[in-house]
Amino acid sequence: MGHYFQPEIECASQEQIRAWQDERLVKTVKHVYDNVPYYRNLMDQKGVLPGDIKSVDDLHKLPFLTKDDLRDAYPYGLLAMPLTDCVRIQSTSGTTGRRVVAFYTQHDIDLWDECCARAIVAAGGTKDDVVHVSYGYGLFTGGPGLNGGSHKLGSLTLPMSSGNTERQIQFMCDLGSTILCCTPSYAAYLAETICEKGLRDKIKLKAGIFGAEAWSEEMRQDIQNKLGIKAYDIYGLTEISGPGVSFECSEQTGMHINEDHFIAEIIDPNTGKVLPEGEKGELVFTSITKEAFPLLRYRTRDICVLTRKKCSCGRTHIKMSKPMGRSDDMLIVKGVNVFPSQIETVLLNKGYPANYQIIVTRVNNSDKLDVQVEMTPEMFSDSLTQISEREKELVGALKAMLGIYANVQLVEPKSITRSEGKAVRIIDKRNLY
Ligand code: DLL
Repeated sequence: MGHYFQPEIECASQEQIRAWQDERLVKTVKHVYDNVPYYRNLMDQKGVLPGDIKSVDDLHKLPFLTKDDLRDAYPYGLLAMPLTDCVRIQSTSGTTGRRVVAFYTQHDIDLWDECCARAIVAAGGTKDDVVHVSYGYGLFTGGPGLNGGSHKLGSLTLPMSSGNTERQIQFMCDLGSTILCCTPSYAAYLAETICEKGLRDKIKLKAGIFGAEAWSEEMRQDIQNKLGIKAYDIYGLTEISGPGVSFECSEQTGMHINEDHFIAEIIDPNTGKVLPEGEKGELVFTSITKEAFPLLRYRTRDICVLTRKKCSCGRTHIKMSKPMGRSDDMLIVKGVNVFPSQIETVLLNKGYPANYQIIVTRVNNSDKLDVQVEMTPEMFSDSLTQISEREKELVGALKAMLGIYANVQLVEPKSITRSEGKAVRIIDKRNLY
């Protein structure tokens, strides 16, 4: 184990974890009630006062927060500290309609770095490793999060960011990167390229820390075999700080949630009722150590199972399964969060009917987004050149809205099959879960 393994915290007894959570929850609820009028209103509407929350047993009395609340409160409505005490923001990728901005004090950044350092150590990392960070840097939390964790650990950090595959591989060979951090789809692409170039013997990678999107066990095996490494999952979301909310250990059977910082619940997404451990439902997080942007009972929309089964690594923090789907219609395409409603907004604004289909496939481990859109009868009588111009215009408008390329195909009026029930707008052929 590296020097950032914290057994006194990560292997603490259930009673100790519970004691930390009780104390920190009470403090956080008071902090939020006193400083966040938006959430105070929600509590007042429910008739809950900070004094009613004495321990984790009372958590269910608190109102939920959703992405819609974050949007309503954008940008400062959920901020719990003066802006002058904040040192950083991060934001969700490219989602103009539902942008989330999270704020951090230096203390928040330190704790986030610590969570990511724990993840690197759980993947076998020590200060002697060369940590190659190919998650995107910038507003996305992936790059900054793993970068911070690697610094905390004292490892040599390569802040590569994503893209420029040739250069990534060159640095990997020249500088002897030992731990690769990126999305699983980029890891698969890098693995494929390294094998094609016959460079497998030139790389020194031993582990990978891959997350930010769903990936299957088959994909894990494929990456592990191609690169000769162990591939670990890591989970997180911008709202709750970023990567490192939970991470896999040597057992590779689910991710330990940093329970000294976050309380996890599983609820029935339809009724909001808390479900017992082991049942599948929507994951809800309460942050209990954050200063600037503490969220109480935030609904992640990720469908998971929690378990406290004893883990062979010795860590006692509760484990979450890989997310098994979402309770909303958000898609993650090339690591970017895409809501069908954003695509619909673009189409309607441009005068198209609301008959469209979004098709997501994975070709050579890379996501491909296709949007088929019906034309109106008037558009259909346009020349082929005009139609092709229209397609180009839509590609541009979608790129501006989503931040990624979508291939657009305009199709004949009434050619998209009408549904008798809910419209089938999304065809996800990626077999992710
Ligand atoms: O994806 C943070 C992150 C960066 C996690 C790097 C891991 C590594 P967002 O862009 O806000 O944040 O997206 C959060 O991504 O609610 C899940 O639906 C999905 N997600 C994140 N990690 C995983 C994972 C980052 N390991 C949303 N498996 C979350 C499956 C994941 N889905």
